[in-house]
Amino acid sequence: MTADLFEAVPDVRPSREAMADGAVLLRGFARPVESDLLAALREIVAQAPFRHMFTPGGHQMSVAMTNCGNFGWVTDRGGYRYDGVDPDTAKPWPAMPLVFRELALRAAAAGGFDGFVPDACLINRYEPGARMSLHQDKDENDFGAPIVSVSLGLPAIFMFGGIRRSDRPRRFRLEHADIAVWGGPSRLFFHGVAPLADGEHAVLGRQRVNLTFRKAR
Ligand code: MD3
Ligand code: FE
Repeated sequence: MTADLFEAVPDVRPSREAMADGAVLLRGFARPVESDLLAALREIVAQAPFRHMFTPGGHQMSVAMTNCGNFGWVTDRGGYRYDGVDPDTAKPWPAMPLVFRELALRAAAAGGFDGFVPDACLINRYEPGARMSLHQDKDENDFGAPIVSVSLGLPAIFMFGGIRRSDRPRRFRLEHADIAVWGGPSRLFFHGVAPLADGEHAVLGRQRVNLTFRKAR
């Protein structure tokens, strides 16, 4: 009976797709809190503006980044690290808003990881052409904790490989309000984002913003 009700109204049933062992895609999961998320994001960016960081090799990233929470991920000529202070302002990163923390906790639980309490949220901004090459996330202390990612704005092609760099990536289209949870065996899988296609998103315009919630320490 309940299932029939959902089927009669398209696009309201929350979906849950397995991407790999420990990796789950929750399409549209952020929709109910979309406007609160965007309001909180604006306040963060006013305190800690997006910036294009430099890799240790001296290349400037096409993705612009900022952070909120107790720790923020930074990269410069000295390397990659989590830092409690924004190097551009010498101030602590903006606090992680309650709406961020609660969404990450609920999404992680829906993905099978109860009690996820992130202490870092890396915020990536992609403009058309920006990309992220294949990499592993291994600057965190505890690989037992998942990573939760929230996609906002223009759609992106997410490339999801395996435990070896040479594993052929599969492609997933991540759209506005989609959330993905990566834990267990997939936590250390190689992944990246293809160059962002140009477009105009009704709410965010010509950009994609991705929030990644992490347990850094
Ligand atoms: C899979 N960001 O910030 S989020 C990153 O869309 C990053 O901005 C991409 O990769 C983005 O490090 C992808 C999804 C993501 C994040 C971490 C993962 C996928 C992951 C860690 C392990 C496996
Ligand atoms: Fe990553």
